[in-house]
Amino acid sequence: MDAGNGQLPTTLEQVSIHATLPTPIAGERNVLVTSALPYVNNVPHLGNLIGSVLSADVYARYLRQTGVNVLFICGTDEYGTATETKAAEEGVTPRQLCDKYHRLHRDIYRWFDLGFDHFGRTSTPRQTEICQEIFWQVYHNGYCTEQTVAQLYDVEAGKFLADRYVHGTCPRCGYEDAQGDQCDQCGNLLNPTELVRPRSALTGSVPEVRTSRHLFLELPRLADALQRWVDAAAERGGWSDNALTMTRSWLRDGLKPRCITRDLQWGVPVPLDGFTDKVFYVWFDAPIGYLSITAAAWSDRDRWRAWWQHPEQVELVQFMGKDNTPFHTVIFPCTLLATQRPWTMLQRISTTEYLNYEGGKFSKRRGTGVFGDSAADTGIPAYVWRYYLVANRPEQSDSVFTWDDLAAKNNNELLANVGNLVNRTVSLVKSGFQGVLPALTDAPGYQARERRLFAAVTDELREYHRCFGDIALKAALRCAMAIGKLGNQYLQESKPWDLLKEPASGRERARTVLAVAAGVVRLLAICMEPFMGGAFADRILQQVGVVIERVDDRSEVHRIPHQLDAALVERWFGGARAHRFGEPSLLFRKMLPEQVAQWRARFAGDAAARAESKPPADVFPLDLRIGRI
Ligand code: MET
Repeated sequence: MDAGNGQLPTTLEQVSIHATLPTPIAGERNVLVTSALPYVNNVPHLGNLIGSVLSADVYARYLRQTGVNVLFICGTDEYGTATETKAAEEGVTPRQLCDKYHRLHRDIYRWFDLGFDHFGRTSTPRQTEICQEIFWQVYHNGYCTEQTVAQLYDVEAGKFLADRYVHGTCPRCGYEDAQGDQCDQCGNLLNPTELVRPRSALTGSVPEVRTSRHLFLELPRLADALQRWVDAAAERGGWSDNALTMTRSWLRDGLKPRCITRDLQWGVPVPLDGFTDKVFYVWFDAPIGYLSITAAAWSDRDRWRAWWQHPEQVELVQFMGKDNTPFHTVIFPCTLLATQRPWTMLQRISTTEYLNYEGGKFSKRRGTGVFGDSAADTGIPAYVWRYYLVANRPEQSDSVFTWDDLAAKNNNELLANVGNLVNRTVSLVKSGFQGVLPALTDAPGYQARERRLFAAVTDELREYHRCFGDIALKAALRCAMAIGKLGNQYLQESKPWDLLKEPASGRERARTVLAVAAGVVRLLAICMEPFMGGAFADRILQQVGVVIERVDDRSEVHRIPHQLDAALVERWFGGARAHRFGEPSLLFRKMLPEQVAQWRARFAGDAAARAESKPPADVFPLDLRIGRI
């Protein structure tokens, strides 16, 4: 097995979406957005996607589209016991396992059009370097202590056993295959040394109790500093109630010293004499991954510090599943406080609850639910998945994925609202004006109907920006959809299809109506872009004849305005010149009940049902553009 010391060069290219990565700019709003770093050894499912990476992407895109200087960082969390075990199961080294799964994550996220500025990984030399740098600061400031710990040791394998590698009889209920940390039958939490007739899951031999020296982070001594930091954060109001409540309950219950080392090989080596055969515990090094992944994005060795060591200039906004909260609001902040250096620390946190699957849980083992690598095979475009997941984001409580709901949202919301507005507008320009909105001889006459539309759309836009200000992503999506609805109502009332049949003055009016409708379409495309991804927005923009130069999401074309008015419509589709539109192309296809039934059977996790169900017909013969990572 590879020594696992993190010193091997990484073999995969790490890609960025921008030719030059942004650095903080004095006097501007600089926001560092992170998504929790997914464990490398799992294939992410839809719940994992909305749990952090997709939510963070939506927010980062929104910020870029409003002109904020953003750096969006993510990558795979690669160290620890789980990786070692999985590698052993697959008969490969941890390095090989990580390479394989890192690529898999990267490809899945690329398919979902996730626009990270940099998607990296934790098993790199930079991680070792920065993790050890932080450790030495903590250590020299006196926040590390040593303790002796009793652990089970597998003599045959020559290693200490992590809790879940010890199996045995449950001392509470007598179940014979209980794991060292928990009994699957009675659910009681266990200590591995409590198991009756313990055996090693690695070799089946009976483990011995041996002692080992470990390093502990002295959280109790950091409690006051943490309390002050939490109070300041609460006052600024950037934390959700549940994050604050969870953090306060940790503080109230009293912080305890936490072991930060492990007897493993696959991790960041502990550099302290007497401990050099150990690695850091994965949750000690994982949050440092945000820093080292940022560092790996530049060849310049210290550029990352401009983001991570400038709290006065940078806002840090972090997205994660709720179970990750204490690591980001208690333990990692304590590590940083212990260094006594000025770090850019968590300013706003957005956590999610769980997404369940058809009344149960996602399970790779049972094959239940849609996992990232099979979402593409359904033929359903990434932007439909994105829409569905944001619309069902488990913000206040758990939510459930169901195929019926997906079909309803696709058919009644996306197709009936967005698809209908775009398609009617572009098709009418094609049929009525051969695809070119002609130049007008007179100034366009905006009537009360247009003024009402502008006012109503502007109200929704205001609310949309307010919701994003609160990171209320679901509510912001509803505002965008409301804009689509207003556009459809406007077309319905203005009836450009009738006006086109009238003589000259009718056609002039139809031209104005279609320019206004195209204005709503263009606005809708860029307001939906954070949720649906850049590839989706481009498909719409092309249809209304906007030339896309997607150098960067910050470009003017994607900038989300604060109001829709006559001046904006004039600027976009004004009458002083002609505008050539692109070809209409369908964005959404209706999902039929028989397809829904096939998908449900295919992902039910029951082998028989899956074998019987043929893959659904090719309902989305669309050009599924690959996004960026
Ligand atoms: N790997 C962790 C998880 O997937 C998150 C780590 S964030 C530093 O829960």
